[in-house]
Order: sequence, then structure tokens, then C-alpha cells
Amino acid sequence: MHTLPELPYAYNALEPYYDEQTVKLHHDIHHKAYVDGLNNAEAKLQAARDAGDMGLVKHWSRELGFHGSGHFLHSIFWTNMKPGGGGAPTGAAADYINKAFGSHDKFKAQFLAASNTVEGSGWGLLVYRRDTDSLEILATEKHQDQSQWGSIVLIALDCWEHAYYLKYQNKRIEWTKTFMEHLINWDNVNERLARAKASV
Ligand code: MN3
Repeated sequence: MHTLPELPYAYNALEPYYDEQTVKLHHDIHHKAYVDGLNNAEAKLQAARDAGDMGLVKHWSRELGFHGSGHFLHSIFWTNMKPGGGGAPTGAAADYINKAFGSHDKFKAQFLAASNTVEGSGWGLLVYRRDTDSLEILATEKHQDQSQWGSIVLIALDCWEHAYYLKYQNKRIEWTKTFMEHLINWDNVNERLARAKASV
């Protein structure tokens, strides 16, 4: 069973950049729905195995990919932010960003452009690849399309309208800029990079 992770801060801790109402709805309702959807898909697949009936495996496999990816990306997204966040990358994250993208400014320009132009609902992602020991920026549609197998997510920026519409309305470009300049938790990115590098 998968469970909804607690937020690492209070609902109103990210004000004024991320409003309390959106954080509460986004975490308690939207993220929770992905946890429930993932658990349900796993339960239905177990039932299919037990019954020896594979008739709906195609459907539940799709649900597994969608809700599972939704749960895992939201779990990263919450920890990617902190009160008083933002600024320039630090530590190894800064070194890897400079090496992969040329500079923090160039990284930021590409990451924001990728996030702002995801068609429909999706995510801007910064990922680490162990095979190349390098970083990549992905623009993933829904939670699971346009990804790269083997990527380990370091930054997940939610660009679904539910992530920002109450406060930012249609202005996704302001939401993504605010995330980068006032919310991002570089300590968390560095912790994720260290764990990714150490993973097998
Ligand atoms: Mn979301």
C-alpha cells in the first residue's frame, strides 16, 4: 500500500508565493487521488492474477503508469520547495548544472521554457542519468509521457493547471518563474543528486 506523504511544512508556509488554499487542495485532494489510483490499480492487478483473468490488464497497466507516476512526481515536488527557497544552485548541483547546461542562467532559461511549453498537463523535470553521470531537462506530458527510461528525477515542477490556477490563473509563466526564484530548495536537489549518484 502506498500512502500520501506528509508535507514537510505547514499548508501556509510557502505564502505568498504558493498560497495555502492551493497547497491544501493540491496535496490533500489531487495528490491523494494518485495514491488511491495507484493502490487501486495494484489491487485490481492482484485480483486479475488471483482470478486468472487477464482481460483488463491493458486498462489497469495504464492506470498503474499514470497514477504511479503522478504519486511519485508529486512526492518529489513537495520536497523540492521550502520557505525562503530560490536563488542560485549550490554544491554539487551547481557543478553538474554548469557542466550540463553552461551556466545557471542557461539552465534556468531552458528549464522554464520546457516547463512553460508542455502541452496540456505535464511537468518540467531535471533528471540525473547514472549511465552518463550527467543531467537532462525533460518536458513530460501528463505524468509519464515524453520521459527517458533510467532517469532519476531531481526537480519536478508541476505545470498542471491545478498546481497554480487559483493564484496565477492562466499565467503559467509566472508560476514557473516564482518556483525557480522563490521556492526551490537546492539543499533537497543536492540530497537527491547524492542519492542518485550512489544508487545502483
Ligand atoms: Mn499536481
